[in-house]
Amino acid sequence: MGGIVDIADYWQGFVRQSPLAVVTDVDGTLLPFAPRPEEALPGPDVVALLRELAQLQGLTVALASGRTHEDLDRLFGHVPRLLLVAEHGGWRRAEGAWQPVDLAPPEALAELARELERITSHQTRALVERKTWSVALHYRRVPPSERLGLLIQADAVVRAWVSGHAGFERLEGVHAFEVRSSRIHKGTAAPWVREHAGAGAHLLALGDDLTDEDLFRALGSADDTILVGRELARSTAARWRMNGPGAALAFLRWIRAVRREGTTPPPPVLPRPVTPLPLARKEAGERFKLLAISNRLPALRTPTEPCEERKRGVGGLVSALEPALTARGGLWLGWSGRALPGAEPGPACLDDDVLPPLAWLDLPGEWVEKSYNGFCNRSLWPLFHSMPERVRFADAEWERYEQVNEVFAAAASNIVDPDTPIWVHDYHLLALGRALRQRGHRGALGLFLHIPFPGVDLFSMIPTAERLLDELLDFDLLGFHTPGYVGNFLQCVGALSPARVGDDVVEHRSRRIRVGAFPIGILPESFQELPELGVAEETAALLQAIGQTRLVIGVDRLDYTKGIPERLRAFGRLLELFPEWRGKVSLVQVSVPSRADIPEYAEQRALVENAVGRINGEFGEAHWVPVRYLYRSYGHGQLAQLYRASDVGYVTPLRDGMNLVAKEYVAAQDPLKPGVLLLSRFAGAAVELKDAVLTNPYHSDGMARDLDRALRMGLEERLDRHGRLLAAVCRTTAVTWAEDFLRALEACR
Ligand code: GDG
Repeated sequence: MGGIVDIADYWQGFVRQSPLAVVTDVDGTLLPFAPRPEEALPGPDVVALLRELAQLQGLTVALASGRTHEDLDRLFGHVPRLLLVAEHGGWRRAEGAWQPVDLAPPEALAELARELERITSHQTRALVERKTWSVALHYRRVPPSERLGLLIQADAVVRAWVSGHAGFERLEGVHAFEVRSSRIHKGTAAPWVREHAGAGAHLLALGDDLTDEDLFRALGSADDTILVGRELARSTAARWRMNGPGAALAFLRWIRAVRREGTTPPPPVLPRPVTPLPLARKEAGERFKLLAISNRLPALRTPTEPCEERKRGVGGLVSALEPALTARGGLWLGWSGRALPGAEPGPACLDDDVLPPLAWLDLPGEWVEKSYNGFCNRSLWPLFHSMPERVRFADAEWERYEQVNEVFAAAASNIVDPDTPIWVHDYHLLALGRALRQRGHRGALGLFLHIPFPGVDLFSMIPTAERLLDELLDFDLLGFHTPGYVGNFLQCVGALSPARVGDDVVEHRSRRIRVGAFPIGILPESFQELPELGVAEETAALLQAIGQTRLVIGVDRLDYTKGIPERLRAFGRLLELFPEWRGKVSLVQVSVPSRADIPEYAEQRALVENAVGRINGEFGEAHWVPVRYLYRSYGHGQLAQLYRASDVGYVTPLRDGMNLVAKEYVAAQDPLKPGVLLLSRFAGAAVELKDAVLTNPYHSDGMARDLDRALRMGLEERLDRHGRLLAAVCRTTAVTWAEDFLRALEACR
C-alpha cells in the first residue's frame, strides 16, 4: 500500500521511545497453536529473545495470557525482569510472588464446572479446566465425529447457566470456550504494566484472539496495537496487523536490534495498517483493473501459506474467480461477515498481501438482520426458488437492502477508477448497478445471478418488482445459469418494464443490456485426485462403518431448497416398496450448517433430524444403520473420496440455480466403474446433465423407484451415461464460466 517507507519510519520512531512496554499474548501470538496447550512450549530462541528484551534499558516486557499462573510460571517464571499476567489479567507477577486482583472467586462457577464435567464424563478427551474466575472446556482432542454431540450438550448447559448469572461472559477460543467473570479482562492489566514501566510509558500490545481486544481497547492514542493472525472475519480495535507468530517474533527481534544497536535496516516484516481504504485510493485506482463484488469473500490466504479453511472453499465461485482476478490484476470486495454494534457501517479495509487482493466492509448488525437475513434470505431467496409460501416482505428490510447496496457502491467507487469493469455477484446486490451509476461509474457493469430467476407470476409478487427490474437494467451484462432463467428474466422485462426485449438483449433508455446463459462449473480435475493419506483416514472410518452395503450419498448446505426431508422420505419409501434393499443400502447425508440464525433453517434442521430418526427407528437393525446423517462439513479431498465410494449421487433439490454437487459427483467417479447420478429435474444442472437419471423430488414414490433403478443399473449403461456426463462437466468448467463472462463484460463498453 501507499507509503511503505512512512510505515517503516513510523515504527523506527515508535520502538525507540523510552520508557516503552511491550505487552504480548502467548498462544497464537508468540507460539503457534499446538494440538494441546501443554504441547505449546516456547523454544530456547523465544525464551532467549524475551530474556534479552527484558534486560534492555527503558524497555519492559509483559506476557498477558489466559493461561493459569502455574502454567506461565512453568514456562516463563525463570526469565528475569519479565512481567507476567495470567488468567486474562486476574493474576500478576512483577518480582516475587503472584498477586491475584481484588475480586472474590465466584462460587457459582463450581456448579457450572460440575455440570460440564458431568456431560464430559464419558468423553475422556474433553478437558474441563477450572480457573479462579472462569471455567474452560477444551475439546481439541475430541474426535471430530464426536464434537458436535458434545458441543450441543455443552452449549445448552452454558446458555442456561449464563442466562441465570449476570456478570459472566462466554469467550470462544480455538477448540475451546471459556465462561468468565466479565470483570476480569486483559484491559485491566494495562495500567499495572504502565506503572511498572515508568511514568509516561508508551505501550505496544500484540495479541491474536478476542480476549486481546480488551487490551487493545484499554490503550491510548500514544500507545500502539498489533493484531497477530490472518483471520479476516474479525472485528479489531488494533491499528495494525501481522500474519502470525513467525512475523510477530521477527518483529520483536527487530525491536531488540533497534534498541540495542540504534540504526538498523527496516524490519523484515512490517505490520500492515488495518486501514480505511481512502488512504490507499490513489494507488489502488491505478492498480486494479477489475473489481469483483460479492456478499461474502473467500478466507484470507497468502501465496506461500494456504490457510486450511480456504482450501475447503473450493466451490465454483472461489476457484473460478481467484485465478481470473489474479490474472487480470483484479480486486475482490465483499462484506466481512462482521456485524457491528452501532448504526454506522465500518470503513472499507484492504488487504493487498493476498492474491487476489481483498477489500471488505463491516455492516451494522441491524442492517445485516434486515437486509441479509431479511430481504435477501426471507424474501428473494425463497421467491426466486419458487417457494412463495415461505416469502414475506417488510418495507424496512427492502430499504436496508438498498442501503447496503449503496454502501457497497460507495466503497467500490473509493477503490477503483470510474472506468474499471465491475463484476457483481448474486441476489444480495441486485440494486448495485443503479447505485454505482448514481456515483458516476462509467465502466462496464455485469451481474451474475447464482440462483434461479423466476417467471413473472412469481417475480411480480415483490412489492418493488418494477423498481428492482429497473435497477437491474442499469447493468450492461446480466448472466444466468440456464437459458430458462434468461427466458424468465426477459418475460419479466416484457411484462413489467417499458424496455424493448430481443433474444439476448434488452434496449432501455438508449442503452443495450446483454442477457445470457453462463452455466457455472467446477474444476473437474480437482475431484479426480485421490486425497492424501492423513485426509483419507476419517472418511475411510466412515466407509468402514457402512461396511458392505451399497452407498447413496447426499451433500448439501442445510437449506430447505435442497429437498433433504423429501429425499429422506423417498429413501424410506424405497425400503418400503423394495424391501429387498433392507440391510443392503445405506444413505450418507452430509449437511453443512448454513444460515443457522434464521428460524426456517433451524426448523429445517429439526425436520431432517426427525426424518432420520424415524427411518433409522423403523428400519434399522443391530448390524445396519439405514441413514448416517452428518451435520458438519468435510474437506474437499474427503468429499471427493465420499463421492467416489458411492454407488448413487442423490442430488434432489426442490429448486437450485445450478447445483455444483451434481457436477462434482460426476467428476469424482472412477471412469471404469462409475456410480449413477440421480438428479432433480429442478436443478439448473439438469439442463447440461441430461444423462443423469432425472427425478421429481416432489413425488416420493417416483423418486424411490428412480433410486431403485439407479441402484440396479448395469455397468454398461453406467459407463455410457458417465462418459457423456463427464464430457458435459468438462465442457463448461469454473474456468470457462469466468472467462466467458468476463469476455462478454469486456465487450460491453
Ligand atoms: C449457490 C446456488 C449454484 C458442500 N459441503 C461441503 C462442501 N460443499 C460444497 C460443494 C459445492 C458447494 O459447497 C455447494 O454448491 P451448490 O452449487 O451445490 O449449492 P449452493 O451453496 O446453494 O450455491 C447453486 C452455486 O451457488 C454456484 O453458482 O450452483 O445453485 O444455490 O461446491 O462441494 N465443500 C466442502 N466440504 C463440505 O462438507 N469442502
